[in-house]
Amino acid sequence: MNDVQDVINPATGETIAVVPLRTVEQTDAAIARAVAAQRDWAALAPADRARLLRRFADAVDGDLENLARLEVRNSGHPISSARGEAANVRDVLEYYAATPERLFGRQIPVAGGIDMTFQEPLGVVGVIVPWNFPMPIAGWGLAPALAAGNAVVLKPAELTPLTAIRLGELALEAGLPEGLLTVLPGEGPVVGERFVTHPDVRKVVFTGSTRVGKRIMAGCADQVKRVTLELGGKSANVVFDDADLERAAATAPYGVFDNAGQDCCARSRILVQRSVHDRFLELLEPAVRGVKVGDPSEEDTEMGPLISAAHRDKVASYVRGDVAIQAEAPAGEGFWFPPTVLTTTLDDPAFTDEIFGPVVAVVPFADEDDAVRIANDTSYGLSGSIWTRDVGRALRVSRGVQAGNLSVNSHASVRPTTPFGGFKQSGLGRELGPDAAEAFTETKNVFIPTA
Ligand code: TXE
Repeated sequence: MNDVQDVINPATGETIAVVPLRTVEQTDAAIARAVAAQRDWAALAPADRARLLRRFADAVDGDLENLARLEVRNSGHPISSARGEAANVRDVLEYYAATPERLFGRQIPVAGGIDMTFQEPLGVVGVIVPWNFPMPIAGWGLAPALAAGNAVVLKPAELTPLTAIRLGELALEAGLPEGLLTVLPGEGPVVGERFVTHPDVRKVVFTGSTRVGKRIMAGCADQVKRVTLELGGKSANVVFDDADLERAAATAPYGVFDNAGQDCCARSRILVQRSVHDRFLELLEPAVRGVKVGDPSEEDTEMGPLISAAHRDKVASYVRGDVAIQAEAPAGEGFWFPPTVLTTTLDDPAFTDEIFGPVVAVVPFADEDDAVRIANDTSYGLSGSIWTRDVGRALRVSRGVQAGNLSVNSHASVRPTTPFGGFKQSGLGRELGPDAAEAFTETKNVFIPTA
């Protein structure tokens, strides 16, 4: 166990901060404070909770540029993306600020009396955040959890704690009660594991690797603790021969190289109908070479570095033969890797494993059934895109692909207002959208006889 964590700028390799890591004892103390804070929070009038969440959203709004620049330095995200990520936290807080006054129960017709349901808060929720989107993923956990009347302890990833720490400060500046949201920078096996084992943490929300997600789910089973899991992906971008090929090719790099491919929704498998396969690759080449890779603080940069040297080595290990297109990346300091397109086979690890880097594998398919079969031939099921001009086909394939978030002629997967999550080993439960707040409650049924 380490006492402190050096925080590295992945674009330069420089240490930009040293952050103390929390111990199990400090985690326990934060959970105890959260238990007390939650009682008072749940007792507040719903309108007062809503107002405080709106103030928190306003505080984030007032700090957008600072948060974005912090993320550029800590995560290497291009500034234009980082601004969107900070705005996403604000938007999610605003969306769930409406929840305290709209967590409706039901009144159910029964014999002999009145039956009603209540959505009761769980208590303390532990949110474990990965390094790929430190701000939005923190927001997706904490906003609905707080809105539903819970307290939150939140552990950012070891590599990327800075924006989460700032969000914790903003919550206090906005007037959220002390102890209601505590950010605990720390190691997964120390602070994260404690969320799993501590009996006062009633739910764990985890985004990260499938390996750790399974471990967390198994650990939570011991106390039948609630979990929401958002794990990996190997999503398909399916291009049919009747698609607008120019647009499909022009947007494919965005679908996979956004955040340098360190995106659980990355469309990292491109399936192209055989009759247009070669034409698609011709169109893809200038789009891939056109991705602006470089200094993430520059306004027009589209792709920054990978998060660490170790991760770059992992990504590089997947690029063996069959490189169809490879663009440029800066040389020298920083953890750079160029946008890379492989033409490959269905059994290549580059086609089956989540690489989590700017590497995409292209394979041909014969017809609609073949496309759906290949798209589903994976243990993952998070997202996917379908390119076709045929509405019937778009719907058939959307229904056929076993994934939680599909887009037709688009790569958009995430909105504060719509449900997000995975089929199969990509996860359990849904974040965002109208129902996510209920996932932070228990339904209680109360019967009163009138006879
Ligand atoms: O993830 P980990 P890593 C995938 C992606 C990536 C790979 C490994 O393929 O290359 O996972 O990334 C905390 N108990 N995704 O190693 O270890 C950890 O501290 C409790 C996809 O960074 O799963 C961090 O806060 N918590 C993914 C968080 O879990 C533990 C995003 C994620 O770390 C823990 C990230 C434990 N025993 C990686 N061990 C996505 N779905 O977007 C670690 N942690």
